[in-house]
Amino acid sequence: MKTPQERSVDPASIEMLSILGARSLPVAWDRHEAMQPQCGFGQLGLCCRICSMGPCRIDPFGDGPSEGICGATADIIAARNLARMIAAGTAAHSDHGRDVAHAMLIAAKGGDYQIKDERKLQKLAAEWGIETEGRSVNDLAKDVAEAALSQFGQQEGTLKFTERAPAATRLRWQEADAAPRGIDRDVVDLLHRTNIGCDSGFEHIMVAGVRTALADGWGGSMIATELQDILFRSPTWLRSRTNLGVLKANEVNIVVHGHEPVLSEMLVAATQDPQLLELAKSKGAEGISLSGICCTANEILMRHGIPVAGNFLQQELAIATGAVDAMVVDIQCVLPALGKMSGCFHTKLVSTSQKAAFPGAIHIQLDESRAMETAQEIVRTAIENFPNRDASGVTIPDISSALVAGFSAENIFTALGGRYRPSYRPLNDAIISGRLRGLAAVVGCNNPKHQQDAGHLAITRELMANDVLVATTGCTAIADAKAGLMCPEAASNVAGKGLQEICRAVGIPPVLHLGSCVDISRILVLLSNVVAEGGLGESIADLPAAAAAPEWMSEKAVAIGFYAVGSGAFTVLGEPLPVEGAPELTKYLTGDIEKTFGGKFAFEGDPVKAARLMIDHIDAKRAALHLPGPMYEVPYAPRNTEAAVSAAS
Ligand code: XCC
Ligand code: SF4
Repeated sequence: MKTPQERSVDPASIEMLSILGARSLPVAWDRHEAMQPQCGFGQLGLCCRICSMGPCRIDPFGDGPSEGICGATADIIAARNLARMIAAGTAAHSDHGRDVAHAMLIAAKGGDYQIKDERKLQKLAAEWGIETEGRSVNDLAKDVAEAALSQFGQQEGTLKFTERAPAATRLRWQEADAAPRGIDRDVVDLLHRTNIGCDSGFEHIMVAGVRTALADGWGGSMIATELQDILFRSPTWLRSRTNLGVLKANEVNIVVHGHEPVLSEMLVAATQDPQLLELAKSKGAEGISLSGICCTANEILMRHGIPVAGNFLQQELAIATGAVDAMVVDIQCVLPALGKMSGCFHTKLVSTSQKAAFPGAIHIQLDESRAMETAQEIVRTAIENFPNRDASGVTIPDISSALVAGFSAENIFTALGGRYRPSYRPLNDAIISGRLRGLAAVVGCNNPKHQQDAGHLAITRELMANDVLVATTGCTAIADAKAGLMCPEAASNVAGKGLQEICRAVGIPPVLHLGSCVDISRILVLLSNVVAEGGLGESIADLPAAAAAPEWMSEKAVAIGFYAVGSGAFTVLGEPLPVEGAPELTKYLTGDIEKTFGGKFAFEGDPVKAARLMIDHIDAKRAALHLPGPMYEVPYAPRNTEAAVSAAS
């Protein structure tokens, strides 16, 4: 069995894992060990269960079958399986977007939700060609919500948000016939073509996979982000704290976990309700403390500064502190194991989405038309449960870190140059001069195959030390924040000289928290804005930029990887895609796909090597743009740039 220190680099997780080990309470890491050895066919993508002539599996060593019963080769089987992961991931992000659009419609009718960012509503309406003159906020919100909903069933044309991409990037999509048409339509298309006896060209399947993934990044996810900003207000820079130490020994602890802010936004208000605070006091609690896990935590962090209790692998650990009176879950990344863990403590697991039931949970369905009542009922349930807490069994690690979050494509560089006007000029100039070597996005999950947070931190530290500015979201963002990298003060310890200068001038930390995983759409907008500002090429693929997901596990991450590559980003995965038993497909995804979309994948489990692959790519793009090398001496010096130029062109 691995020691707690081998399982995680996060001190609070290590402390909880030691306590759990002593009590023999199993968590995801233990179940991962019990699962060894994991199925090699599955890992390599060589198992097909698509029809009932199968299951079929291809022998990677060549002694057994090299085709399925239908004649599908390893490349076809792995491509179909992967495409179905893209479809599922896109469906998840996009259905979240759909729910937000629904909440906005309810807001427009004057329910519990209200439009909080009228300016952004006006801007989006104008972008979509909706008449704004002399119209009430709710009237306009209705039209915008309906226009957003129309993107799901759209049959012809391309998704509205793709127009935000640089023209050269859009042209690539058109030429490849990969421009996303309608969100639901493209998900269905991919499910259809991956049936038995349908699309059997692995490249052809992958191009369709990119189209569906683009319908996520430039469709469902972007709708989620934009409409959440309008409905719940756009993020602003703010301070908060993260890690299990944010749980309070003397207060009612409510932990939200999952993805949609539609309920958690209401919980933020309900936990401040004077009557409920009174009720909490009457039960002997000093207050009500709200915190979060995973992306729903990131949502209420970004807009309200609500503290984050932890990332994906900490959900069971939070309950095991014995201090959580209610864990409130909705959709995605919620382990079915939580019911069992809550059963060992007094914690009430509360499911709230009509889409997701969990064993051992009580269900309090979110009714959007009376959202506040639902939120109050949940808070009351948590308060009533507080007296059941066994105070002597509470073990909250006294560990938490300060952070600055709340960055968006609109608000990062407003302060640079002393003028309060959004402009990307200072950022572009910093890149062009070599003060910043380039940009990187590091995102994604935890995965018990990898030491928790270790990949996120090592890759991010290597990039920062080499003057690469890192944008992050999701569970990576929480990992970085826990390690203290998200304080502006952190720059002087971890960043190269050029990045330090930028951080000091703008007042930002060296790694920027852009929100939840649907907010990776903010990074797409940010990169498009950088291209539009000028001087760094014509398309996203031209930028000295790269992406990584060191510890990914979800199908959603596969969709994200494909829209990143499809948008032109070099994307390094710490855990390979399940394609390595399919030689031609692997070659395509890590090579030739770049000719079509400008981006490609690399698989690299060593995070420092992964960061250096990203930096090599950034240097090659700088060379292709005839930009100078880094302004200051950097620990990982540029490789042979002449070779880099020819590699990039
Ligand atoms: Fe889930 Fe979004 Fe992954 Fe974290 S990072 S484990 S998907 S919560 Ni998106
Ligand atoms: Fe086997 Fe082909 Fe059916 Fe897959 S689709 S299970 S490879 S026969």
